[in-house]
Amino acid sequence: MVVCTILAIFSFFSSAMAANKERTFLMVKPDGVQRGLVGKIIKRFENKGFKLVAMKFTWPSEELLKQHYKDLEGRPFFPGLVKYMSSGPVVPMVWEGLNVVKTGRFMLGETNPKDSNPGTLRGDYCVQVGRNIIHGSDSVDSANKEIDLWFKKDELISWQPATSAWIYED
Ligand code: D4T
Repeated sequence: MVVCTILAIFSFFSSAMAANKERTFLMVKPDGVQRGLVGKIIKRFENKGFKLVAMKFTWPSEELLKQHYKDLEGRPFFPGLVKYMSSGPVVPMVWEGLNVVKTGRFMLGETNPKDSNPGTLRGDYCVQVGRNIIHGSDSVDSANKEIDLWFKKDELISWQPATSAWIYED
């Protein structure tokens, strides 16, 4: 009985800790970089309390972008999307925290900025779907695939923010 209780408590805390370690892949797109929005975008996620795990500044190849947007291959906007996304440097990032995938998408706003609420990144900073400044994973599964595509394992930094105890209960 005592053992069962200890195991239950352990399992509760380890699943709570695992939930806090959910990761998403975000990427400031070429228009976000050209318009000088990188700092503002990062600040939103820092302010929220999410943890930065990886970030780079890179000019992606068409091959990488075709891989990233593979699911959209048959869509009419696909060629234009790849051309725009490979037109300049981007800032791919990995962020970690409780419900970061879903909350990240809320913080981005809708895919089309015209449907995005004020207060969201796309609601505040852009107007057209083909120039929507930032990408965010739409599920934990996509996040894991995208993180693997854009980052090597040793580029993901393991660290403990000094503020953790003031952001999470456990
Ligand atoms: P990303 O992946 O860039 O975060 O976008 P979303 O997850 O919000 O939306 P998506 O995959 O449907 O679209 C990918 C990318 O394509 C651009 N796009 C989309 C476009 O140029 N025209 C369109 O009609 C749509 C639907 C914008 C985002």
